[in-house]
Amino acid sequence: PQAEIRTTLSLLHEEIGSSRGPALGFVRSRVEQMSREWIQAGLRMKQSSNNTASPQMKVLLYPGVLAGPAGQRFGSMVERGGPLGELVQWADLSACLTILGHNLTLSTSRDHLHSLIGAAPGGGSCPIQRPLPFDLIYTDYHGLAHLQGAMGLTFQHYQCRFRILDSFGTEPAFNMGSYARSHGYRTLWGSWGLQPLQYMTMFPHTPDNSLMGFAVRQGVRTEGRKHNVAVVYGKQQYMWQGMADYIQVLSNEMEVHATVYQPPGGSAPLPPNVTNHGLLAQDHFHRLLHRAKVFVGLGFPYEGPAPIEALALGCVFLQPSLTPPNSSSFYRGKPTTREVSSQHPYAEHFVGKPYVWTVDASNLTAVRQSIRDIKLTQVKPFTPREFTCAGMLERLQAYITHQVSQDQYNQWNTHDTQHLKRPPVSRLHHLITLLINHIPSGPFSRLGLSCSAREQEVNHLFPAYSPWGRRCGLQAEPLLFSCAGSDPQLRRLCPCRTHLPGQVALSPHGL
Ligand code: U2F
Repeated sequence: PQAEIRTTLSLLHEEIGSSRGPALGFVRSRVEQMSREWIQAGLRMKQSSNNTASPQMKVLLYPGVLAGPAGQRFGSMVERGGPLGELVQWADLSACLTILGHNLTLSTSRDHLHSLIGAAPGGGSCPIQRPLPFDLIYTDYHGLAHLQGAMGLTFQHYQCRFRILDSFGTEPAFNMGSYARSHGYRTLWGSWGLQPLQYMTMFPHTPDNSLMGFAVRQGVRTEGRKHNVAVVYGKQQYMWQGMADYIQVLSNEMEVHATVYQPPGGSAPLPPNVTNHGLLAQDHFHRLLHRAKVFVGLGFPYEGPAPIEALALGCVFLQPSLTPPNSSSFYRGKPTTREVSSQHPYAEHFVGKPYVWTVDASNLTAVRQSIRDIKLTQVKPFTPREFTCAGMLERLQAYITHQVSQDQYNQWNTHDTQHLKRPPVSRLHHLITLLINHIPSGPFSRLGLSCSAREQEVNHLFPAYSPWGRRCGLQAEPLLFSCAGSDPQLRRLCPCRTHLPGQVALSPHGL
């Protein structure tokens, strides 16, 4: 059957209605709060001519982070200021796929996973492998290990059906196990050898991975309701360390509010003149942002969803720059070498002023001036299209349509890409990078670069040109085609790309 856009989330409410625990409680309440928004976006999509039909998929959602002992730890942190970004994505992904008309099963326990997809006990010690009853499985790094345990030999066979929610992304050098081991890119998380575009991120980083994103509420009118209120972005105490002077400057100019987790019976030691509400339920947190003029970053966490919500509620986002760009301990152990120039590089580079102000937090004069300027700046609620429900529906629809074409053709070729509207940039990027490597005369002469030596190497920084020895390097390993990573000695060869306005992940045309 074809996937028909639904204009109700009742099936999803049934699927998650009885789930227990704080983590799924957060997911359920977010889905409920945003259901009108999703339904309206679905209705508009149904009426629009851009709506391409795709077969209905049987989809398993398996947030491995919520299963087993790790799940209990994660769940207990939900109400203590722990990370919620991943849950925001699981909530929005489930709503989005339901509206797109697919059949969802949500599982958060290993036993349940096993009963859904595990090998059936066979005669003697030999289990019988069953065909996978799902067309697509969305999971995370924890879940991959659980899937491998449950699926046994079929894990390898079906791995093209996996999609990994991976907030900060996985670079190819970490993804390819043998390369990671021999070149020092081994981390706790990488080495699964999937196609890089199967990793789905919270924000767009490199086009190697795909943007999953999330969605924020739209259309909240805030004109005339903004007060001289700043809300500080920092649920946990550690985020406030070393920021006392910055907060002091802020509290000289504005009424300062915070939502820092307070242990029962205790209090969070915060700078003077800060009104702490404790960690708020999400709708209360949004109400606070609704009254506020500015949302103020402290430097941590990097790349969370809250600043995008604040912009949608009509706030300005003020955040510290990081000079020189760094990855600090925040990305330690994560499969990326990315360095960020501020707490929230997407907000800095894709949104910018007048909505986003990035300042050197140690320069208190600059901080004071920015706050004064912000007080005089009027902004309307703003959301980049890719973080609206409509934008997320459009993006996920494109990914799934391409998934189908991939199965049909069983390889990525130019033929199918040309015939599909709005292909995902990650897919085109992969294809073009492959093509660059296969231009018969070599890509370098096309660019007017003369090569004294040519080499084809398994090197995650290739294809690249080394100006000193005029050495031209092509990539020998398809899994390493990428534009991630850099080296001062090398000029990377990367395809240019265009994208739809406000939808970085989708290309306006085929090839
Ligand atoms: C990031 O996770 P966080 O949970 O720290 O991300 P935030 O941007 O702080 O916000 C996540 C959600 O928490 C909500 C808010 C956001 O949707 O509306 N919230 C709330 O309900 N009550 C409050 O008082 C304050 C915020 C990142 F997203 C993850 O990927 C990382 O793992 C994590 C690492 O620390 O940082």
